[in-house]
Amino acid sequence: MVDFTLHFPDNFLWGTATAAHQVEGHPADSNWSAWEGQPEHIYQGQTADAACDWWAGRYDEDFDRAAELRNNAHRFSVAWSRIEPEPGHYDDAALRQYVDMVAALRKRGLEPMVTLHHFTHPLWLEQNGGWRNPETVERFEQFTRVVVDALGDYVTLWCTINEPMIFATMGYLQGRFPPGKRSVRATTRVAENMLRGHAAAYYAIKELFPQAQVGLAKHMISLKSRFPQAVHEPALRSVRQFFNRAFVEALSTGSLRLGRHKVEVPQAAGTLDWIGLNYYYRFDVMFDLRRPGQMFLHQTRPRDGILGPESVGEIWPEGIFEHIKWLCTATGKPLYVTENGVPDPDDSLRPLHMVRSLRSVWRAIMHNYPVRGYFAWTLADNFEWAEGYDPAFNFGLYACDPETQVRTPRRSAELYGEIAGANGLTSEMIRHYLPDRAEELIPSVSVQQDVTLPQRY
Ligand code: IFM
Repeated sequence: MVDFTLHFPDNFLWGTATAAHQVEGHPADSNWSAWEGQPEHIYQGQTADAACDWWAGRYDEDFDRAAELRNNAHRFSVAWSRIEPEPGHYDDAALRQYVDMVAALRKRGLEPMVTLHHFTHPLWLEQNGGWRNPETVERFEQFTRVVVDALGDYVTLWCTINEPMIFATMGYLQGRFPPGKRSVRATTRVAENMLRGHAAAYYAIKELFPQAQVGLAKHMISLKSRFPQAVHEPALRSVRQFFNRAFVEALSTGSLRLGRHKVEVPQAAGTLDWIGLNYYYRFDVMFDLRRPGQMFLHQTRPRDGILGPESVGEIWPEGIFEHIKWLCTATGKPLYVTENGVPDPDDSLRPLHMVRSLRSVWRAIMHNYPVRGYFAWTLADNFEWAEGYDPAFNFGLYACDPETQVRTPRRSAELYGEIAGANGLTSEMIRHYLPDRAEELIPSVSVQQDVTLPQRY
């Protein structure tokens, strides 16, 4: 039997990722808290009031868990709605709590990565047009200055905006996130203002802390066109350009090309120190004008992937490689996998997903793509936006019951801890955690040493 270790580079960051609204509980008035109060928006009418109870102090025990997993990093976000509950009024107590949180991470040897906007913002901002309003760009810059001023001594890695194209399309094209609109025009305007917001935040952070490393987290989807390709391929190219590529290209070129919407944002060019990749799903693309809000996306019929929950795509871990390759090439910057995971309440898929994903990340590193870290989504089950606490969307390495607040480690938590502790993935781990899949996952070559996996992996 072959033994191997897929080694990761020295100083590689191993972490989990979370977001304020999904874990904190007891939220301040925001676009999301208002949205949750209305019927039909969230699974079983649930709210983020409980979540993982971090705001009442439970972050402390969860940071212990992250440290027990031998992680050396953690990505979390701050809630703009707590920090600036009224325009121009900043809440010192909220800022102090975030300072306590980054200090608590540092104390445990966890490098913080702080996201400034992860889908939520104050209700007053939303009532003023949210990201459709160009004034939000300056407001975001001011908010960024306040946060960075308070936390900058503890934080080097800043993520300005999480998944701008998910925020824009889910809220303004598909209507599944607040404010529930279905307008291409609003979608492109929001994306454009987020690009301006990112650029403004980038310069503000660098002015305050020139050594800071600033990036953003880009959600990428894998795409496959249905037969006949001649019909569906043009649709695939337009989805890929609109959703995956346009925003990222604008960070190099300063030109944003979203379908027919073309705008120059020259100040956005060169505003990245690193790029973040959030990767989950693969979709079929089918040219079908009857459902324009779907962006031609359909649930795929898995061949080499895993069937995801009904409303999402197929889970195809190996897709992470193509996105690393494209993002590193398009930006010329190092990359963090800022989110990657699988919804899987009984943990029957997660160990396999983790091994297949990390094997592909390692392969990208072997191809000299500068991947600097990996953040699993997520530490403990939390409030999954429109899906609320629906068990079908449990992404946690730990199960978490929002009512009792009891956490239970899943087996994949143990596996992730072993990988992070070893800074590598070994054939022994695969045999131990995935005995039934070992044959297929461990290449049978007759050398008793570290091996490079064949190209097809
Ligand atoms: O929970 C979300 C997160 O907030 C953004 N990226 C995708 C995750 C899983 O759906």
